[in-house]
Amino acid sequence: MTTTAQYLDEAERFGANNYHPLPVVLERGEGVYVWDVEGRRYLDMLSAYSALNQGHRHPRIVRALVEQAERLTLTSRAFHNDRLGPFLSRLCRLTGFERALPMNTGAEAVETAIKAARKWGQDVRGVPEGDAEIIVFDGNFHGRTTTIISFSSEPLYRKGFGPFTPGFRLVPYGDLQALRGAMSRRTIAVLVEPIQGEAGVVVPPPGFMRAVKALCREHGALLLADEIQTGLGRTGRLFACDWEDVRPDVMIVGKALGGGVYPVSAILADDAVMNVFSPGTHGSTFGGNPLAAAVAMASLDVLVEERLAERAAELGAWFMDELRALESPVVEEVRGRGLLIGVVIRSDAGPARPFCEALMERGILAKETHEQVIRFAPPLVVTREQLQEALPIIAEVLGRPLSPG
Ligand code: IF1
Repeated sequence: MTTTAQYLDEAERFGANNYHPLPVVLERGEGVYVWDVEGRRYLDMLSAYSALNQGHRHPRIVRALVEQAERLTLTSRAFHNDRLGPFLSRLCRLTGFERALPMNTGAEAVETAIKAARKWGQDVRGVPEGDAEIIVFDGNFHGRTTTIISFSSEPLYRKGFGPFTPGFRLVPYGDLQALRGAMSRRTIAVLVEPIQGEAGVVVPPPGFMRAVKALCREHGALLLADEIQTGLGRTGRLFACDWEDVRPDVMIVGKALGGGVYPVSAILADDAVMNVFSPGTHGSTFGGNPLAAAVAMASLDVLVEERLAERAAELGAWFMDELRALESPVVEEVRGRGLLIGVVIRSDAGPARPFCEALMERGILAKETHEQVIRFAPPLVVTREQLQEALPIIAEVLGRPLSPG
């Protein structure tokens, strides 16, 4: 058996069957490249779903991880540590919010935003507990906890996991009429992804975020922006909200905040919202630990000093033009913003998966999302030359249908 087969077999034998990964076993990563156990090199066009904006093992981030690991890794929040204050201050100054509440995974940050909104709804808006409603959108993806999948529109994420958490209302994404009609005195917040990643890199109509913010203001509801995937430079600005100069009441960040080496997430808000939390009302064993704080500060330094957002804006626009210029017979649409790009495969050209497998065989790792969309989201440290190298391979793979539709 080849090494790859051995690893696949072991993972299959002992792991829960909750993923369907491409049959590639990676053992090393550097920058935009990863290598498998057979020594083959791949261009990483997924970036762990935008958790690797700074690339694999960025030296400054790894150095911060190692140096902190040799000093202090975890204290719990029962005590202070010398990294948390500097991290929170750095994060707030960079993003322009008054306070941050650090967590670990994206889902935990989304749950924290939901709890903050609910408590604000009761304490500040005076909506009786149990009456409050948070509006979310069809096609949303905000994580895998039971509360979060309670408002998923994807049966696969919900089936069998009930009973579900009440207090959420779904409206079609991008549909302002429907949103306006759904808002009532019970509406305490709207939770939204500025671009829906998992739904297939779905970009809403221009002005959508501004209009959502205006409706929230009109109804005295909070705007909760989930920028766990679109944030930290991915779409060409610090946040995707910045494209429309929208400042949400709660900004939810994660993934690339950890620089691809450690899970770090947070919610950002001003006192008016963040002060709903008092000691003991919310917490986390690892949230705000010194290792996470040190890594996150290095991750933010790299983001700013290497101008990753600007790179994403410039390279993303060029790359999308190049993908469109292929005039591939199997591509229905190329969409996205910055280096968050979705290539929609025509339904008569079959699902996206075989194209991802063909790309893998030619040294490019990309992943399908839902049936028909190939996501291209390389680390933001990618160069034009590296993308230029990928184009002929993508052109060849997308040059013809791979399986009968
Ligand atoms: C999986 C999807 C992407 C996210 C947004 C919150 C979270 C995510 C906008 C939760 C996480 C990950 C989860 C991962 C695959 C990936 C994913 F396909 F699942 F939906 F990116 F599109 N908000 N997305 O994208 O963050 O708790 O995972 O840290 O579950 O397979 P998390």
